[in-house]
Amino acid sequence: MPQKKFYITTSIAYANAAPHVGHVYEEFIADVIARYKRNNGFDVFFLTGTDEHGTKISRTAESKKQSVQSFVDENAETFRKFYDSMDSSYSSFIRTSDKEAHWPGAKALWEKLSASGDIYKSKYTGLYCVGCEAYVTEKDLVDGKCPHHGVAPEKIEEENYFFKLSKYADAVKAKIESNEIHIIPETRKNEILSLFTEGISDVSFSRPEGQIPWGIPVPGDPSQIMYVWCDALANYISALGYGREDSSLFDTYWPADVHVIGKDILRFHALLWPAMLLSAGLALPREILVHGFITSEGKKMSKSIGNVVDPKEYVEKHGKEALRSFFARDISPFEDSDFTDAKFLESYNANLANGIGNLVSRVLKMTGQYFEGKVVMNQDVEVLLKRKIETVSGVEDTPGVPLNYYINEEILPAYHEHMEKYELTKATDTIWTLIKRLDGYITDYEPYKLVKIDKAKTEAILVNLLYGISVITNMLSPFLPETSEKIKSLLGGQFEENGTPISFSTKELETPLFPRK
Ligand code: ME8
Repeated sequence: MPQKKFYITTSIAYANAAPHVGHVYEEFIADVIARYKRNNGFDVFFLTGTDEHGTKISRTAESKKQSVQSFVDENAETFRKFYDSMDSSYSSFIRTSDKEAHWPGAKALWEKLSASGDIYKSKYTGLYCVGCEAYVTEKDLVDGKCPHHGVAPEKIEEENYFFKLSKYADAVKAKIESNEIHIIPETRKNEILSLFTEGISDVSFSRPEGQIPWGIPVPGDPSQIMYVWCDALANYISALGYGREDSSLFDTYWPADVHVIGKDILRFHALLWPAMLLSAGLALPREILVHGFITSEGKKMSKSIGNVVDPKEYVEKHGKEALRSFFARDISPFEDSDFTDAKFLESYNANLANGIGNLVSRVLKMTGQYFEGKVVMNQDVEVLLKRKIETVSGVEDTPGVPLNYYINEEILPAYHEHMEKYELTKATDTIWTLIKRLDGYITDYEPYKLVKIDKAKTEAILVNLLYGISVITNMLSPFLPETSEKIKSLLGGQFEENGTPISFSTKELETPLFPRK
């Protein structure tokens, strides 16, 4: 049977500074989902990249007295390197200033919209917020200023090309209502649906070359430059070879199975992008996963407040797995979440040092000490794995169910259900519930006492524990790929095809996986 494909994208970040924690979180979400899908046999294409055109970028470069190209080259490289250092498993990194990889697709898409009769020239008189790279109206403003950037928008009066967005409003609305474009979470779906009640106008899709020289010239009219969002949204197909000679990736992977974006760019992805695709006769994305914002000390991050969280500092100080673990355990994939140093350290100690790190260390130590690292699954052990074991004190077992039943019937189904719904923090709750259960198992059965009385039973208990840890490494692998691999190599587990353990040949830890902080 051919492998099922899965195409996942992040938004493309403006390459006008180093990545901030919001960018890194978005990359993390997409990476976790991509890894999970690969683990489940999907042929995954995971796209990320940088958005390198627009007024904001060209002005920032100018203020730094740098050529725009060298400015975006530097920043794009910083993004790519940081994503690599976080172990992002992206398949391709698209840059919108790339004339070979991106421009042909962006131009081909424009030509399709034009051929559908959806591009027309008209006069635009209105407001433009450079920070948002968006046309805004008076009602978007607070005290005459953009509420996001605190700056008054610029007045624009010019002859531009327009896209007939209004023509597609009803069609897009129907696709969202029916979940043909599934917007997750539901609150964001409702938010975008309420937008339609205000009425949808056409959108200016280009600007005169004299006003904004840095961008993609409009096909057939180089006196106009494409609006940055028209250019940027095209990345999702240009990166697959749309509009280029070899479009085999596009044929294989489009439509996107999920676009991962932040809440501030929902309108562009749930309204403008589907309308462009409908106009071009292309398939629509299946899902849009909208994450919230990361705040710092309860406030929006801002340089002037001085509360900007620098993800690089955290990786340098605590390691990439510590940052990934914090995202996985403490940042909601759907709501706004707060990032503070105290929360980070608390999470590190609870989940990593005292959680997975301590459990693995104890179990490896006992297996090394009592069995020189070698334990096997014999028939007795198998029976024990399937039923409750007597404790040292002779009590018939604590309430509960046998471990492998618990794992297969309770933990794993809950984990997969949450993963399929992108409920990442809930999915990791099931992992740490299992970690606690294994800690409790040690407390209940006291293998450190039992070993003096009944070695066979002690072996059974350790096989159970090692088996539990091996399940944890599988569940953890999308979130903490390096830790998962490290633990797997220490367990030296051999398994039957159905996952039943045959034996373990463990190594002891030389240093703690996660020293307490
Ligand atoms: O919007 N917390 O780029 P961008 C979480 N180039 N996510 C955040 C965040 C925060 N504090 N701040 C920003 C753009 N983000 C366009 C996208 S796609 C065709 C073009 C998220 O660099 C934001 O919501 O401003 C977005 O998803 C991503 O970072 C890039 O933001």
